[in-house]
Amino acid sequence: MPTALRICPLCEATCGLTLTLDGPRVTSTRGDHDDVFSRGFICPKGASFGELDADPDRLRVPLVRGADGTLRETGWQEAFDLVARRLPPLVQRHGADAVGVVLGNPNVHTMAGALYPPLLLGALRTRSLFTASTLDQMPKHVSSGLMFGDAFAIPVPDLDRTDHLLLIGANPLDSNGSLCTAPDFPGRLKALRRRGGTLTVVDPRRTRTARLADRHVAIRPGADAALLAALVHVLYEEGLAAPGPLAEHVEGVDDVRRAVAEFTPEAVAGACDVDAGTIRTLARELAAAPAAAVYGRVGGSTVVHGTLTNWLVDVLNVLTGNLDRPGGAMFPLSATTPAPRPPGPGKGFALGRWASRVSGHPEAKGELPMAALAEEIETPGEGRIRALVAIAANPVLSAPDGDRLDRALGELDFMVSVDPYLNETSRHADVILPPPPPAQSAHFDFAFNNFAVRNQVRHTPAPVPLEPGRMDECEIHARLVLAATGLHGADPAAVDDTAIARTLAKAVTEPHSPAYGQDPDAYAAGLTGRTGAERRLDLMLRLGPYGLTLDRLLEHPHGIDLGPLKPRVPQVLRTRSGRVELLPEPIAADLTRLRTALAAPGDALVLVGRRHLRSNNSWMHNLPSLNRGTNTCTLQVHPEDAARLGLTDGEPARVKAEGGELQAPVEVTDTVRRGVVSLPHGWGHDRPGTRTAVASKRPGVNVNQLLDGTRLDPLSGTAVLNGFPVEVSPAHDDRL
Ligand SMILES: Nc1nc2c(c(=O)[nH]1)N[C@H]1C(S)=C(S)[C@@H](COP(=O)(O)OP(=O)(O)OC[C@H]3O[C@@H](n4cnc5c(=O)[nH]c(N)nc54)[C@H](O)[C@@H]3O)O[C@H]1N2
Ligand SMILES: Nc1nc2c(c(=O)[nH]1)N[C@H]1C(S)=C(S)[C@@H](COP(=O)(O)OP(=O)(O)OC[C@H]3O[C@@H](n4cnc5c(=O)[nH]c(N)nc54)[C@H](O)[C@@H]3O)O[C@H]1N2
Ligand code: SF4
Ligand SMILES: [Mo]
Repeated sequence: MPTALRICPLCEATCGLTLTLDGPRVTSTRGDHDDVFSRGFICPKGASFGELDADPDRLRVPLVRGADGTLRETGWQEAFDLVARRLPPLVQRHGADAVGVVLGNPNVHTMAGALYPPLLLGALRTRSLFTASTLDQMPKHVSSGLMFGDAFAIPVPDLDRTDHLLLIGANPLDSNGSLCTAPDFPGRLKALRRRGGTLTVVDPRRTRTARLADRHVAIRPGADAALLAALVHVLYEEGLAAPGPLAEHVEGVDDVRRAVAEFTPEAVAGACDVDAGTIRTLARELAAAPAAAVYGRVGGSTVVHGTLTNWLVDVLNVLTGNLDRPGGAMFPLSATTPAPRPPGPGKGFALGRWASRVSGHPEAKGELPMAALAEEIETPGEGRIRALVAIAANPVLSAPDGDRLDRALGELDFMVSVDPYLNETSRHADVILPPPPPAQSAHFDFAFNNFAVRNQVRHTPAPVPLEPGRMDECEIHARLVLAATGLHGADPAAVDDTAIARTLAKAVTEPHSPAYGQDPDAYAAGLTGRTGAERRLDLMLRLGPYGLTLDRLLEHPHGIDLGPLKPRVPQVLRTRSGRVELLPEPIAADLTRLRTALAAPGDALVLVGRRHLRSNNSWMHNLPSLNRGTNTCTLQVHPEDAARLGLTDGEPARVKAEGGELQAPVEVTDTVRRGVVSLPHGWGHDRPGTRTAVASKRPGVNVNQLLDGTRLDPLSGTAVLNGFPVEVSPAHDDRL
């Protein structure tokens, strides 16, 4: 049987897969042992690649809404004709901001999602942009933007060389890692322990990752900022704050000392439910390790003090001398990053350059909070969103208050979804443009190579040719750009040519660019690649720091190893000062909120999420091999809370919060700490009009229905999805 290579698009680990093919069909999938980065690792989700590829519910052709209001199958021409007829007039009549763009998570897992949305946004000129980032990592972008001057300068733990890892609110044994691309994350953590290093996990649940750790701190949800501020306090108090050689590139070290003065271990112990002695030990261990890294993810991000937590993670890395040193927290350098310019002051990072229309939420990185999407559609007035382009996004399940968003989407004048499924969100679209199955798509990780624990580069061409009637997702995006902006019918290659011309026009004027001083047209003519997307990849590789080309990459089907991470300060810095700004002004101001919170710690029952190894947010419950066994939508409750609340294992509980209420079966387990219940997200597949037969049979409930969209981390606009108060009672008990 023939085999072909395909990088896995199903999580951030980016494992190389070997597919066995029977014609266009993927009959089995295993890890690629020769992959320079993943070396044969695969997880159950990757192993389901063939099943996902062949899912009979995947849309094969576009759907459009007819005059009778129902969706019917159609051809590509008719689908784009409809977009061209409906969208540009709406912009003309109501202005650019009347078109909302929603970008979901899989955009960072496709070549199309990396290359085209920026062009769509540039052409539409709308400020109504909402992405999964404000349900996820926006606090990290904001803290990096403020500290390093670049929202994408995100340090990752140097996993293979560190001696000590302090992991906050992340469960890589199930998630396989995030903002830290590391195929076989579990194996790398075990290797850390084998070489004598230590792992500390801070998580209100005793996760599989916590079970692997030397120390598990079962913190009260939402209190990490206070805990980390106290660690910083101890570093100063005990003379352990020592940025080392980095010191000459850091400003604000004394300001931070003053800013955390009140956050003594004793002052925060109650709020965190972590005793002061443990807090001092954590700080001392961090400072004493030859090389250590602090790393925080979703549980430190989608929380009430998300930006502060993410800032404190890197403050700790700086103050312990671990930022930018081997074994510490380092900045990767990907093959498609433009070749580094010389160090020096940059433009810095501005926050709140505009605000959302209804609630006045400040923009962050050009985005408005996903939690505010519904009100921006519902609320009349100038700038109201009347049309939506949703690409690889399912906010009805992934964002707060899906019922409200569901109703709001129904009020739109026009909606387009680029999505392989007819699901909770795309069912509202007037046009659904389905990308081909992943075996028919080429792959390159434009995003995740920037967060990889080793510099490396890999590209897999499409293992299987496009079936007749399919359109490559890059071409779908290019045609969408044309149709949405009045250029319908033009050659989609023009979209790529324009992007190439723009990039080159700039590059040839920059002395540090490999294209400096060259003729842009001649340079463009020398690019290789069969498609516009490939030519753009070739260009980015050529303009990158390693002098690569697409041809070189194709000669190395298992990838090219570019070596361990290297120090990048000061070159990586883009702040106005050209230095690391340790206490940016917006952060200093937000610390006041943390001090206030500390003064009034709540003891309400709170809810946190969880991810199962066999899940992927809202969209992989349609595979029989994943939607089974322990992958269930249960409410986990600690035995003592269960007894106190009268809850019985296996019986339904009623969960109530500010956004609504739901019922879920109780799972009594001491893996959650007291005072905390846990319900996973991405479930709730019981809405009518979808086409996901397997998921609909075992729908689960939508945890985000408990939220009303008003709880946000104010600096980043990120929804508080973890650590919000709930009331829980037996479902048969109607007192609540
Ligand atoms: N309560 C709670 N809510 C959460 C979270 C949580 O931890 N707790 N996590 C949040 C996080 S971290 C994230 S990232 C968001 C994710 O939020 P979303 O991005 O809205 O959700 P996904 O479930 O990833 O859905 C992505 C959509 O992309 C489609 N899709 C899949 N593959 C492709 C493809 O190749 N091309 C295209 N065009 N479409 C594709 C799927 O069918 C699906 O409709 O959810 C957030 N919501
Ligand atoms: N199998 C699987 N893998 C995935 C996904 C998936 O849905 N399923 N989704 C992908 C996506 S989009 C992302 S963003 C990544 C996320 O990757 P991770 O961040 O590793 O994923 P989570 O499992 O959400 O881990 C968050 C942890 O934070 C804990 N937590 C909750 N609240 C708090 C708190 O206040 N403080 C602390 N310290 N901890 C808290 C939770 O108990 C949970 O264990 O995973 C990716 N990989
Ligand atoms: S760990 Fe992630 S990238 Fe690797 S096989 Fe599993 S889902 Fe795919
Ligand atoms: Mo995410």
